Amino acid sequence: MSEIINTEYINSLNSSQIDTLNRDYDYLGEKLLRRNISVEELTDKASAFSVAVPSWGVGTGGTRFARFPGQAEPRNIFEKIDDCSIINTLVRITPEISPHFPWDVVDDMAAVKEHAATHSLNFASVNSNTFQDQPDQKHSFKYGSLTNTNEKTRELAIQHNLDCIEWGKQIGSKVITVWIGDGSNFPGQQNFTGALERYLSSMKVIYSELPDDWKLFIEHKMFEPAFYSTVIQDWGTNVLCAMELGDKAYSLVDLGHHAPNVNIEMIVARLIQFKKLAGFHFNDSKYGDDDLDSGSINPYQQFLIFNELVDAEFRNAEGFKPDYMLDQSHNVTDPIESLMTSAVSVQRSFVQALMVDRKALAEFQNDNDALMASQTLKEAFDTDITAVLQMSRYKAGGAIDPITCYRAAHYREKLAKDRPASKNSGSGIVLW
Ligand code: PSV
Ligand code: MN
Repeated sequence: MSEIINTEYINSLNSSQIDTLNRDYDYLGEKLLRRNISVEELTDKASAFSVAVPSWGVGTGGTRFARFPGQAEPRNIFEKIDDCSIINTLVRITPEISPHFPWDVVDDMAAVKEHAATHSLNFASVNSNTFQDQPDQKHSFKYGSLTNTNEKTRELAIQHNLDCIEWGKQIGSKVITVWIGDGSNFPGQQNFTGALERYLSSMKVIYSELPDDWKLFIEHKMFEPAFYSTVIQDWGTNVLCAMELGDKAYSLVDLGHHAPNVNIEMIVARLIQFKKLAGFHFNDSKYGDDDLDSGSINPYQQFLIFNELVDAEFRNAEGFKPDYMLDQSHNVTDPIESLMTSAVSVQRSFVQALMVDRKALAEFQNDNDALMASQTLKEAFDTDITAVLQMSRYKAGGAIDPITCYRAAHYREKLAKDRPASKNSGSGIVLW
């Protein structure tokens, strides 16, 4: 735990807020009881919830136009872990970090694992990167990686994924997520079928090297960096590939990677039904893959997704064990603040979904009572359960109000001297 933000410091701030929280919590408990909902049970479930933080998320992001670096940004995986530790210390629901390779590779990966362990943090999925060339790379990924027409380039991309699995083993990960930027900018540039065939044969090599207790997550994305077509463009192609590869392959849903207006919660339901839901990269968007803070634009959509997830949990849906993770780019906010707010927003959607009266909903659906079915969801969504989230954090030793607590500690200012600006941002994106 950080010297700046520790238990003593958090307790001192909590002590001035606990009386108000107790009153809010009791009042909410009383109101929920009228709906036969136990506030204590909700709090326990909120405490058991967790969502992983992406290592690249703690660095300030940027757009194609500019990046405006923040103060005291983390410069390497060790400092990223330190920032992730601040997040988890305050919100208590982010005990896992998802690293991106080769951005987070160091000679001694055991030291990375150890450093995380000193903060009581573990590693979630590892992410490969074949959407960028590395210095002195022999065969460029400019025209694709796992699907490149050049065999030597494909081999390089395959080898990088195998390296990621090796690095992942050293830090205790059990999942590799593969997202490729491969695609085309012009009609006719790429043979759709040929590219997908090459993708599958490359992925089959990676899959064959996957340890028995590992999973492979496929991440689709409709556009960017390719603007006319991408090889794994939507959940349809994604799940077809996952089915082709085998039982250890699953389809990942990044909320920003769909066509506008797509019914994402329905895609989630379908993937659950066919036991192929890997998990999520949570974020929010207005137009495309905006990577904005989770729940900041469309919290109702996030709730509806959790409605499907909680429904699957209640039904004990076979093979249902999704991984939750944030995947965002913070360009105008302090990444630590955005990640804390986002983690709590996702937790909020989960708790709201727990409050849906599923028996009543099933009856309204059966009776074709559209209005009341919709109201049943709205009733849960409209309930302010802030006190539940605050109490779950308080009971776990976290901050009742994480943002106020973080700001009052002046973390960045105190680190500024030790962390001078560096050329490469912690987000892994080089912009000059
Ligand atoms: C691609 O846009 C993506 O969502 C993938 O998950 C990448 O690995 C990540 O963003 C980081 O750039
Ligand atoms: Mn993603």
